Formats: sequence, C-alpha cells, structure tokens
Amino acid sequence: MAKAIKNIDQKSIWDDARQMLAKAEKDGVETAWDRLEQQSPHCQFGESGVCCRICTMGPCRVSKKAPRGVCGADADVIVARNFGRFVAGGSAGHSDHGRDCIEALYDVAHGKTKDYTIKDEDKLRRIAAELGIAEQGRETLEVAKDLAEEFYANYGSRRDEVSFLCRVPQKRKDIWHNLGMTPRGVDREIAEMMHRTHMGCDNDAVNTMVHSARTCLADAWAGSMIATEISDILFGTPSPRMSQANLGVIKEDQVNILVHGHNPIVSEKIVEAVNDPELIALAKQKGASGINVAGLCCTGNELMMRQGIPMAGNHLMTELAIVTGAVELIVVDYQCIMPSLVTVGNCYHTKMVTTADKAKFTGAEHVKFEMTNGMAQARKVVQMAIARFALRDKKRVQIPKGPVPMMTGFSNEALLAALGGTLTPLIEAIKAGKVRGAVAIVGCNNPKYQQDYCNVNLARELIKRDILVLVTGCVTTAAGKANLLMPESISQAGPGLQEICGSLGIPPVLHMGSCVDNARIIQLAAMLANELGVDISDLPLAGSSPEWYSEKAAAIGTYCVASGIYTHLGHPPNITGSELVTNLALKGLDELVGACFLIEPDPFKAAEHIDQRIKAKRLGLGLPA
Ligand code: SF4
Ligand code: MSK
Repeated sequence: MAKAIKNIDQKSIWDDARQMLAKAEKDGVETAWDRLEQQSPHCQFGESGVCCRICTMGPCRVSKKAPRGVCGADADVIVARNFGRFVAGGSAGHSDHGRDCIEALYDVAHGKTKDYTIKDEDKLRRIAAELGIAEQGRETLEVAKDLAEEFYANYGSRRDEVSFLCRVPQKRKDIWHNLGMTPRGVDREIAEMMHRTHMGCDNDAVNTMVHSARTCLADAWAGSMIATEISDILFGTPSPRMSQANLGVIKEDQVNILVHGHNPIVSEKIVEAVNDPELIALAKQKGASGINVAGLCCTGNELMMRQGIPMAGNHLMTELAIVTGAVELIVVDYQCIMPSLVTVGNCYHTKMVTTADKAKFTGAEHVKFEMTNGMAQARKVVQMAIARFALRDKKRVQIPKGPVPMMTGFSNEALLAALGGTLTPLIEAIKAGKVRGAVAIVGCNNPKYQQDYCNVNLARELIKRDILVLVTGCVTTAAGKANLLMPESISQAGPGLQEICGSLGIPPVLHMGSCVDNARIIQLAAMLANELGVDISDLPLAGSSPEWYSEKAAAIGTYCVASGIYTHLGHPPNITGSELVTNLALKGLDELVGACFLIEPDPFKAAEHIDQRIKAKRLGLGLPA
C-alpha cells in the first residue's frame, strides 16, 4: 500500500478534493495527508500487532530475538489480544450509539420529550410483534415502552442470546452455539473481551479470536441493528429519493452548516431549525440568501437516506470542506470526527460545535443536546452559524462546482417495495444468473490510499459482472460522485443487472445507509437465506471495505465473516505478526464459520477473487456460475 503520497493528483481521484488540497497548500492548512507524511514510516511492531502495553512489566515488543513478553506471552497471544481490544472498541462505538437510540425511544415512550416523536408507527409495531411483544389493541407509546425495555435488556448479562437472533437462520445459530460464539449481551461481550485480554487471562489465541467474533456479532445483531431500527421508528424508514454529493453542495450566498458524526438525534433537529422561517429571515437580514445544511460521513448518510439532505463529502473530505472558506459552522455528534477540524476551522471563520458529553473537542464550543432540549439547542446552533456569516472572508472562498445527483433511501422496506412486496423477483433473478450475487462495499477513506480509487473501481468492476452492489458509510459518497447511484448508471452494468435494475427503475449500486445500517444488509442476507432454506454462508454474497481505517470497520468485517459472508479488506488489521492469527483470518475461519477474509489492495484483483467466490457459491446452490 502506498504511504505518504506527496503529489496532489495521487492523493485523491476527485477534482473537488484536488482543488481544495491545492488551496490548503496555498492557505497553509495542514491536512491528514501531511500528517501521514510526518508519521511515516510507521512502527513495524505496531503495524504487525506485536507491541503489547497491557501491563507495566512491559511494554513489550516481540521479535525473533525476543520472542516473548516479560510475562511469557508470544506473538500469537499478543496479536489476538490486540485484535480483540481493537474490535471491542469498534463494537462499543456502534453499540453505544444504539444505547443512545434506546434512551431516545424510552424518553419518547414515557412522554419525557416533546421534541421527538414516533414517525413510523407501523415499524414500531412490526418489530414489537417480531420480538414477541403484544401490540394489537395497545396504545403506541405503551408498545414503545416495552420495546425500549426489550432493547435495554440486550445490553445486559441475563440472556442466552440477543433478541434479533430470531432473524438468523437456524443453521447459522447452530454454528455459533457449537463454537461458543452466540452473542448474549452487548455490554457483556465487550466487557468480557476486556477481561479476557487482561494479563494472565485468555492465553489461547484461537479462543480469544472466537470471542472477538462473538463481540462483533453482538454489535451486528444487537447494537447496530437496534440503532438502525430505532432511528427508523423515530425519524422514518428511508424510501428512495434524490440527493446530491460533493463539495459543490456548499452554497456561496448562504449560511453553510455541516453536520458530522453518526447519530441522527442532533442533526434531525438542525434540519428542522434551518427550515424555521424566523431563522431564515434572520439569515437574510445578515446578508445571506438562506441557510444551507449539508452532511459529512455517516450523520450525512442518515440525513440523506431520510431527507435527501445533500452530502458534502466522506471521511477525507471533512477537512477539505472547511478549506472552501464558506462553512460557517460544523456541528458534530460522535465518531470519525478528526480533532484537526478545530484547527482547520480556526484558519478560516468556521466554528466547531460539539453536542455530546462523550465527544468534546478542545477548542470547540459545547452545546449539549438532550432529549428535552433538542429543538432549542438546534435553534441556538443555527443562530451561531448565522452570526458567523458576517465574518466570512469572501476573498478566501473557493467552492468546487457541480454537485453530482444521486438516488438514496434503500432501506430493506424500500427494496421490498420496489420488488413488489416479496423477495421472489430478486431470488428468481439470482437463480437465472441475471443478478449473479450481491456485494456490500462499506467503510471509510484512509490517506494511505488514493482517496476512493479502490472504493469506486471495485464497485464498477462488480456491476460489470452482474453483481449487485450495496453501499453504506463513506463508500456512499464515493459511489455517488462516480455516478453509480443513479438509475441511468445501469449502462455501466452487465446485461443481466441492466435488465433487472432497469425494470425496477433502481440503480445497480444501492445506498443502504450509514455504518450502523450494515445491520440492514445482514438482515437482508438472513432474509434471503431463510427464504431459500439455506445458511447465509451458502449465498453468493460478499462484503468489502477497501479503504477502511476504523475499529468500527474491523468490527463490521469480523461480524460479516462470522455471519457467513466472505469479506474483502484492502489491507489487513494489525495482525500480520502472528502467522496463526493471520492464517485463521484468511483460511481457518472458512472451516469454522464458512467464510473468511480476503486481503487485496488492488480493486481489480479483488473483484476477480470475489467473482470466483460468488461462482463457487452459485455452483454450490446448483445454479449456473
Ligand atoms: Fe509485556 Fe505480558 Fe505485560 Fe504485555 S502483558 S506488556 S507482553 S508483560
Ligand atoms: S463514517 S467508520 S469513516 S465509513 Fe461511518 Fe466513514 Fe468509516 Fe467513519
């Protein structure tokens, strides 16, 4: 993998990014690419996962000359422990977001807030019934109270399995049961991961890796899934709609507010506040023609899926958005927000506002959002943005032109509706080889890659081969900017996909949401498997995170594999210092859970490997390759 790329054109495939990288250089603004250069070359012990700092007899770094830490732990144990803690961090991120959603549902159900309501009552009742909660003839809020309690219980220690395992095919559940991988409770698995990796506890690398998978499964089938389902209940289940992406969505004559992070609880209120006629009039009084809100990263995905709010950019565009010089305020909740945004903002007139007590940034202003004050705080933030408009230095404004149109909003409910209410048309298309399989391309940007080169080229290569692509997270913006998220994009797909997507009026690459919304994708995989009476691992499916960077992405990759989905990563996690753990990830897991990881930085080669896997799965089902 290339590191410390110096040439602007090699840093990103996008014109909007390149323009802003040149402007950042001119304006003396440091970006993630500059800091990567300062940090390169990276420490080989850290990169291969053999550095242990779990106790103060160390830190230890093992090598051929010193193969064991002070306590006697070898490379296998150290790598497995580090990986376990890494994915526990990712699982905690998604799942704590899910917990915040439960608290929101609880407060709504108990009448503790007027700022939030239940927008999709049908979904509330459908999920309640699915989880065995009586709903017929009961008041909506009574059902919501019980559902919130049910979800809270998924975080504790008093269950044998999390509630949404009712969605998992029995064959998969049996595999998990036999391996001791059944997720019992979100907090329990994460805490147990921390316990096992304390010095002198779980010193069997394979055993530690099995619990890593269990922890990630708790994220998938509880933490993330709960976050997604409650967000739909409170803010509406997404349906297809149009939006736009790239830095061109920032408007020169308007007050620009960017929302960034993951949880829609804050950003939904910001969107309401920017549409308040009083605040629009105030903005006009200050010389702006209106107030514009655009998204970044997964908060952007949440708003785009439900409201069609345009997307300014993905992970590596967050600093560059501020470099336009036209952003008055950036309001954040949590996760994936570079601390450097405060510094970049200070180079212009951009104010950074934090909203969650668990994610404060030195130098930013904290406006605490709670369920009881969401609307008032949102109005305050919008007023702060309006006040900044006068401080904008017009001579330093440069906004790239031409946002790209895209279609968004493909929740499973929306997909089913497009299919006429059942999965049968999709299954028939798969059987006939018109849709040969499906691949979820998800995750991040990482400055070690040319931004979005792998994300985009993998998607293009797969749809050419009649493989449907589903995107979430930061790959969404990449796919949108590459013109892959429009119904007309079928011209780039193979003949079978062209026929099916064309008849349904949908793009060959479907936007299914944010990072936690990968739960939608595994639910869809389970629905297909249940319908066909097979295990998830029998299906012609794959996952991929070509340019990933975060603990959360590693957790997603791990739960995909543990759920039976072959998963490609552009680069390995920090595990290569242990042959045993690396072999387990690349091969051994296939025998245990029917899926494993593929590591391949070249998107064209990755597409070929994935295609081979899909062929094999199709043949296994007795279908033409
Ligand atoms: Fe070193 Fe063992 Fe302590 Fe790790 S747990 S720092 S390997 S002594
Ligand atoms: S925001 S985890 S950079 S996808 Fe979900 Fe993007 Fe990756 Fe964060």
